Order: sequence, then C-alpha cells, then structure tokens
Amino acid sequence: MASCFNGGAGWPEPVVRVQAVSDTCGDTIPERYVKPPSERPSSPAASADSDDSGGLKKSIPVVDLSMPDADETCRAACREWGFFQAVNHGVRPELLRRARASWRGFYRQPAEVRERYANSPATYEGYGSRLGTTKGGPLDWGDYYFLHLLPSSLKNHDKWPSLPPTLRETTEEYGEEVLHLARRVMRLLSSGLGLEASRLQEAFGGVGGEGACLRVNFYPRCPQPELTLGVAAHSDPGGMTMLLVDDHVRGLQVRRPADGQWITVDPVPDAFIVNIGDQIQVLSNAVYKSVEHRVTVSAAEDRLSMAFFYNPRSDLPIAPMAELVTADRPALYPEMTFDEYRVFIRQRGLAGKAQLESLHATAKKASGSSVINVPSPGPPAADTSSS
Ligand SMILES: O=C(O)CCC(=O)C(=O)O
Repeated sequence: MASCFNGGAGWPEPVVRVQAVSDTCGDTIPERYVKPPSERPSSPAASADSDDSGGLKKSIPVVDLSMPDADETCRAACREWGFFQAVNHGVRPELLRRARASWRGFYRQPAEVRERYANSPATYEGYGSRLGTTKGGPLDWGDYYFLHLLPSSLKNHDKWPSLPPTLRETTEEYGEEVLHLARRVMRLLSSGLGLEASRLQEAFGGVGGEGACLRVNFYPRCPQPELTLGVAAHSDPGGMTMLLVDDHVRGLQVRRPADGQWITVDPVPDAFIVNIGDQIQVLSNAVYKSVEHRVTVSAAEDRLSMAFFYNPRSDLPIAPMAELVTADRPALYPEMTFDEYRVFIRQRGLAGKAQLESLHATAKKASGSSVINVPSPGPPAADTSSS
C-alpha cells in the first residue's frame, strides 16, 4: 500500500495521503474510499448545461460585483441558493494565479517535506488527509492544508509551509484581499436584512474580532471517480466561504434548494464561489441559506481548491438576531458559540446538514410546536471541519 504514513499525532489509525494512494493504487481504489451507492456521484446529477424541466434555475447565479445592482443580486442568490459566483470582485487575477501556483508547488514537494507539517485532530492545523476521528470512518479522496489567518493570535507563519519560498508571503497577501471581499459581502447581507450594514459583522466580533482560516484542498487523479467523493456532502459550519477553484476542472456540486438535485458548478475563470455557512443561517434566522455541497474527482486531472472560511469569533454566543425574531417567526435555533458548534461537528465527523437540523429540532422542542419548519434541501449526508 502507499508508503506515506503519519501514524501518530492523535489520529485513531495511520493516516495515508491520498496523493500516495493515487500514485500506487493502479486501477482500483481501496475500499475505504468507496462511498455507499446512495452517496456516489454516479447517482443523477444535473450540470449547468443540462436540460432542466420545471423552469428551475440551472445553476448558481454569477454576480458581477462591479454592477450597480450587485448587492441585491447577491442577497437574492444567498436567499435562494446560498451560493453565487462573484466576478469583478476586486481581488487581483494575478494574485489568484500566484496563490494557486504556490499551493500547487507545496503539493509537488517531496513527501518528507510535506510531512513536516502533518496535522493532528486537536487543531487540524497543517497538512491533513482525513476529517473526523472515528476509527474505520469514511475517507474522502483528497488531502488538505489548513491554517489560521485571524484572529492574529492564532496566525503562525511557522505552521505554514516554508516551501515553495513564495508561499507564505503570497498566502498572507491573498488572505488580506479575500478578507476585504468577505467584509464587503457581510455589509451587503446585513443591509439586506433591514439592519445597519455593520450589524452582521458586529455579531461576528467586529472588524478584527472575526475568525478567518484557509483550507487548501488537493484532489489527486482517481481511477474510479464514480465510486468516491473528494469531499462528502456537507454544509459549511462557519460564517461564509470564498472558494477559489481551478478554472478548467469541474468538481463542486451544489444541492439545489428548490428540488434537492445535485448541480455541477461550471467555474467562471478567476471567480470566487461564495457560499453562506451555518452561522449566517442561524444569525439571519434562515433568511440566508447554508446549502449542502460536495466534491467529485476526476480520472484525468488533479484539482486544487482554496476555501477561505470567514467565521464569527469562536467564543461569542450565536443565535438568531433579536431584530429578526418576531411572534410570526420565532427563533429557529438555540444559542451556541462557534467553538461549541465546532466541537460538536468534530466529534461526529461528516454529517451533512444534520448538525444544524438537530439544533433546529432543539429549538423547536424548547418552544413547543410554534417554531417554523425550514424546508430541508434533502437527506443529511456529511460535514467538514472547515474552520
Ligand atoms: O473543492 C471544492 O470545490 C469545495 C471544497 C469544500 O467544500 C470545502 O473545503 O469545504
């Protein structure tokens, strides 16, 4: 079997790098990566160019952030899809390319260089290949690198790869520009709720009080992509995600809220795919939706994606904002800090929208039957430790 092990660091069993599995497994992937039939990507999935019936929108909206109507188009996308692709977003295309190239450079380093940064389940910081700590639990066809950008007390360049030599500086610059974009989207989402533009961000801890981290996913080529997933279905536990993907390789699928069907996203070059996470769904009392998504892999090409997670400060209580709770629309979720929510997720590993739905059930129980039911986009599947 693959030669690259990281057997220690608190994981319940040796961790095998998917990159090494891909290099050594020949035509057949190991059993541990084979998903149950109902979760396989071979189950029907529409792509943006497929012919949908019923007048449903075919794919997530593309929003040009330089247009005068951009704010309202973003808000509508976050209410309807929980996702959109942002173009003309202000982050320089040259920086996007440099960031992708630096991280591809890291995944091309010899295994012993990468292994210097092997992570543990205590923090997930560093180079990793699995989520969740259940022995024998399901594995995804992907490796990742996870690091903190905010709060500054958690940011530690020594925990970022030193090779290639451009990586640290480029990641720092990239993080600053994407943070700026995330704050802009927060303001427009807040206004869209009829609140002060700064209100949502204040609930996250205010400027500089928020959390931000980066997970750089690498999905090696896979000889049987129809049997596995790069990341199992999940909603993002944090606030909002700005995802940069390879322009030429498809992989992301979003579960369309209107009918629960998986839709393949066609990446627009140099766009960010922006999506709402569970914390904004909670704060907005489900006006903005955190929607399930998953990642398919390819036999022909590897794929890199960079997920920038913008989160509330981890010790602040997060609950539906008081201004959005009325007799007609009571609070759909109980109060919980992001730290508490994250612990909950990390113990359980991959579980789709199950965590948020179980919080909703708790709120419902606490207040009798008066709580509104949020329509679920489909059966629960998986969650990631994306923060
Ligand atoms: O690689 C992708 O397209 C999505 C990655 C993702 O969903 C995640 O990192 O949480």
